Amino acid sequence: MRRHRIQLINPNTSQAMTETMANTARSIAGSRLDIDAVCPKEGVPSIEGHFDEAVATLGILQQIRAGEDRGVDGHIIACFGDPGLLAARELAKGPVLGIAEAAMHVASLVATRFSIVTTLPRTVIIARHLLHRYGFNEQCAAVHAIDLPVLSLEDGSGLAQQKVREYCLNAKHNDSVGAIILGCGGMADLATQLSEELQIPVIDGVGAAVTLLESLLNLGVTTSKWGDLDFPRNKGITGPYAQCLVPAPNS
Ligand code: 5HY
Repeated sequence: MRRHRIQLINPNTSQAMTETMANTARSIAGSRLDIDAVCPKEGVPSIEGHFDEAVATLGILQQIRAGEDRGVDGHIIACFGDPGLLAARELAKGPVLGIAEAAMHVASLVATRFSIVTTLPRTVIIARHLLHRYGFNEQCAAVHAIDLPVLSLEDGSGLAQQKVREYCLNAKHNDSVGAIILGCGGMADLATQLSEELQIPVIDGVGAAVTLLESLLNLGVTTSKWGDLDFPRNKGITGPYAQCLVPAPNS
């Protein structure tokens, strides 16, 4: 089996959070996969709402273009809102997975119902919209917010990690669920330890996406180009988006 190269895109501009997710992804992939971990140079330091997602989407599409030009086999959008996922699937030859969708699929394979623990209350509706879109609303008992900003996960105080643990423990004992999903890429490094400590599957989307993407690549299955996810028609788009469409010369 050829060694595949995948790109992990952190859509916010936090280098620290990109490293947290890259470490988790590489610990899951081992020597089977090469992982390019990237984030946009410009954009939003964290994604905590609809506006942030819209701003981050250009950066995501530019990274998809750059990855395609480098010949990567697949991409992961490592933000729990799965921003720009369908647009990225149109642009890329290889499969593109979002960490929210991947986590929901994995949770549904190991539990009949699950809960989600995310960051700010204002992002809860984004998770609910995705549960509806992906058809997992019935399986999700609750979406809890620890009410701390995304970047508090990188501030070194440990307060956010402690809150995540509290909310996971609370969900285990009160939500009648068999699994818990961590609703932020910045929580990727907490899943293994919380699963052992709380004795319930605690699922992080980065690990789930790496594993599912590897399975698709090993199956030789990629995004269908028959229909809505076919490559975008190049009809004279102007401005920064135009370069997303055109492969770099001799790529
Ligand atoms: C994420 N925001 O995974 C989402 C989490 C959230 O910058 N990376 C972000 O709370 O929506």
